[in-house]
Amino acid sequence: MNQPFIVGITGGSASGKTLFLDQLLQAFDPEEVCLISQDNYYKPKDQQPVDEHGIPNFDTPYSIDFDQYSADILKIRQGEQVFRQEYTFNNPKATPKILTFKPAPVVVVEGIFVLYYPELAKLLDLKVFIDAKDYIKLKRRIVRDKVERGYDLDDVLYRYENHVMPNYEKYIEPFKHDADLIIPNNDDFEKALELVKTYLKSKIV
Ligand code: UZR
Ligand code: MG
Repeated sequence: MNQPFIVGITGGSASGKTLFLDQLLQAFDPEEVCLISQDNYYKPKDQQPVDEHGIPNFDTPYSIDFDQYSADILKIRQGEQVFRQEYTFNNPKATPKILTFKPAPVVVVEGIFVLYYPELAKLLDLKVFIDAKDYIKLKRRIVRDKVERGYDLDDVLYRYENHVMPNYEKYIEPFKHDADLIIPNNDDFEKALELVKTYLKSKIV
């Protein structure tokens, strides 16, 4: 197999990365694309850095098992299959699935730090940054953290102000200028989605 075309998709938390990818992937057959999300590489809670109040901070690059993440991406790039236990965030009742990542002509690497890690950034053939205004991201995050991740409002606001925003400014936003494409997503991303779809289709021969 030829080397895959590797796309990196990043942006701040709740900028719309997952939604963009869900819609993008619908345009491809499952064997054409492999999505390997950074979310499945969070270190366990007891290995997370803690802030000055003893609260785990999931928003630093040290929160991710980067060695395993990059090793798995390299494996897929070499045509090998990867198995990984799903990360279920804050849901104690969820039984994590074992995910299978299969090599494909297009590999999508998604997460808040994919441009931050230089070893990873240099593997990317296309870098996409999904960009939304801070108040819009906060609004989306409040809704999502309640519905999908089961956090209460005080918790969401504390972490947004103390972890998410400062680390966005430090580890995510500065890399926006390394992206090939910045997609604004304050309302919708329809046209940009079409462009990326067409471009990636052209990479599948
Ligand atoms: P996205 N995160 C959690 O909320 N719980 C966890 O167990 C692990 C991570 C959050 C993380 C980050 N931070 O802001 C977000 N916090 O997931 C990144 N607090 O995911 O890009 O989908 O928003
Ligand atoms: Mg996401």
